[in-house]
Amino acid sequence: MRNKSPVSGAHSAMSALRRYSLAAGFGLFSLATCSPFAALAQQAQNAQKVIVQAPGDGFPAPGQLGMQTPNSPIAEEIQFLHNDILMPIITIISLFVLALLVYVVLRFNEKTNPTPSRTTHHALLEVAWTIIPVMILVVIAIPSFRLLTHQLVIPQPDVTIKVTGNQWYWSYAYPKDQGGGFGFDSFLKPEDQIDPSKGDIWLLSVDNEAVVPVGKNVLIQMTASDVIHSFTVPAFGVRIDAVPGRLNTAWFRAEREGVYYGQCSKICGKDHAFMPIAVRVVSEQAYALWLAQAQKKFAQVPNSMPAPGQVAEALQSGN
Ligand SMILES: [Cu+2]
Repeated sequence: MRNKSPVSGAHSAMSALRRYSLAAGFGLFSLATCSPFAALAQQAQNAQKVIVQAPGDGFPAPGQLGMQTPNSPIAEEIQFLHNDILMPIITIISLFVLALLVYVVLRFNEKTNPTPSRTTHHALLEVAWTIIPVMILVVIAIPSFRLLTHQLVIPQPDVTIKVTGNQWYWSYAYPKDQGGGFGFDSFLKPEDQIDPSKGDIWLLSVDNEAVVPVGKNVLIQMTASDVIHSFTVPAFGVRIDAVPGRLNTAWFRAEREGVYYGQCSKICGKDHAFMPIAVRVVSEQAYALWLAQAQKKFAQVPNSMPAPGQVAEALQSGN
């Protein structure tokens, strides 16, 4: 069982949990050195494997500024573009404009400058204030278009998941030829079923989480059954509209295990705020295990998953 800390637990709870898992680890280690207990200890250790995600990693921290910790190459690239390119540029421009304004107000008001200049043209200045912004835009365009290319040119997928937005929940379908052949609905967990000791987070936890293997390219086929929704998981750098009658695609490759949350990001009706997304990233073995269990659990639910071959063809022909 993998757990994560409650969102409201803040740092004290986090460090308590860390201390606890460290202590449990030492206890199990000393048990494991005792041969009759070795297998038992190993089992217990597997069962107790706790992945502690700091607030801001997978879900927002209270009062957080800035973006969630990235957990995909695309999310990293998005944050690089935002934090290292756009923020410095916009900060410098804002300060420069502010300085110019202050200078103009102080230097060229009626009192300090009673006879204003009658200049109407300054060729060099006009060329400069055209060329310099163009150059700034070109500097921004290079990493921006590179990021767009990485987002839109989808690499060979290892796992395909069809996601459907509904009023007001998500449906996930796993294709048969990848060990799936089932689909299920994912609803907000009611408040009275929230158990923070299991890592539940009110308004983010769901009854059925989507599960994906770590380090694999996951292709998301996105559509909607009623109105437009938007599938958004900040840590994966994924935000794609779910449009009825249209198949949109996005991809991500989660680099760390854990549970990563998102929310519908297109106003879609009265319960728009209550259709969260929860994606559990697990090891390849745990994923195979989950597939086998889910196959039984969701056996009755029909789904209309297209074969991946069809999808690849459609992607290549640009439809
Ligand atoms: Cu929605």
